[in-house]
Amino acid sequence: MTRYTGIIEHFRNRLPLAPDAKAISLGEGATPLIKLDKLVRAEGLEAELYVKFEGLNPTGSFKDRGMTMAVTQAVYEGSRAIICASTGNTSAAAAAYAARAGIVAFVLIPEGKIALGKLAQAIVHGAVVIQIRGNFDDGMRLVKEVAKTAPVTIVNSINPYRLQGQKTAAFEIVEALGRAPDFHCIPVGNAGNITAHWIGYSECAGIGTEACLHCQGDCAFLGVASTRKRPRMVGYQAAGSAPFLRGGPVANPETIATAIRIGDPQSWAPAWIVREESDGWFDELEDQEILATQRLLAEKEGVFCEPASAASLSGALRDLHSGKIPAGSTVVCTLTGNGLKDPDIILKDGLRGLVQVDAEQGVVERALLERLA
Ligand code: AN7
Repeated sequence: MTRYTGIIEHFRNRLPLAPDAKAISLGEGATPLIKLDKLVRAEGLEAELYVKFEGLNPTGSFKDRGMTMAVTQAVYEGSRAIICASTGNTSAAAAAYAARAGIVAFVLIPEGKIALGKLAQAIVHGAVVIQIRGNFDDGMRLVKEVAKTAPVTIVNSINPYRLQGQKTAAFEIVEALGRAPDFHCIPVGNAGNITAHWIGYSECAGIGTEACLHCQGDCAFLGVASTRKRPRMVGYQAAGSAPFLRGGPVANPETIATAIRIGDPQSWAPAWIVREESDGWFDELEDQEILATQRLLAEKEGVFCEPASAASLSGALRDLHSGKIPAGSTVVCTLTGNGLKDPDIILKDGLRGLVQVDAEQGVVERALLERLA
């Protein structure tokens, strides 16, 4: 057994880093692909349905795959500070990897609109947290302006190393299944991750392998996880924050899924190419549907993801029920972030299932027996 040390060491020959770039890693990647047979049966569906639980990355989201690459490259180039705008998860990852690298992280977050766990992460890792009176899109605009003159490296997904890291999730899926799924369902905010997955699947199919600087399309990796077929990519947005459904930027995006409260996606054009090339589609979900699916997944399968992440599964279930995703399909849903980041959203609904009793054996026993009857 060799110790797993993260996506850079594992996929080094597929990533555009200089050979002497020292990986800044927290052991990200190698997340489980969990099969949801029980949920599929309970829903009366017929499908091979999986969730790729990216919430099990070191800082609890898929951002770690991109951040290990962005920070590794930034340090290699001699950068002493990184900056990002964030709905929460990017700032958590930036803060952690900057701490690991011994550099400064500046994070711009929208006032009052990021989940508590994510804010705690940025703070505990010692990032400079700049809370702006504005939303993510305002923050992103400011970051781009500031980075023109200040000596800081942007680590939002407009940094191409981010998507290069995030494409490795597709590699892992192809490795795990032995092929690409028929459909890949994924929540969309800035649309960086849907783009990154398409890059990954395409490379597994031998398309775009020239992007690999070291192997010229002939590296050993392709032997392990090659696939002829690529999935149809399906991107789901929150209805109040759905520029891909409206055909242009949304001025005041609103959703309880704060991670994807983004009105002006940074990977707008690439995401449309993904839709086109993969013959996929975009769709939207109401907040209530997203929350219901988050609960369903937690109760039926023991997987706790954050609301934004549940959008992928919520959409996949709806499309399986309608037949838009045909019965018998192999479907992978990305669960982008961990539910522990945002406990408020669960507890706000009340302490369901909580039983309060006196500290006496007889009373506790009765409470048990009543519920087992
Ligand atoms: C849990 O942290 O943009 O479509 O600033 O945290 O690649 O933007 C987060 C995005 C989905 C959307 N799920 O991914 C940020 C940020 C979760 C997320 C997305 C995000 P993209």
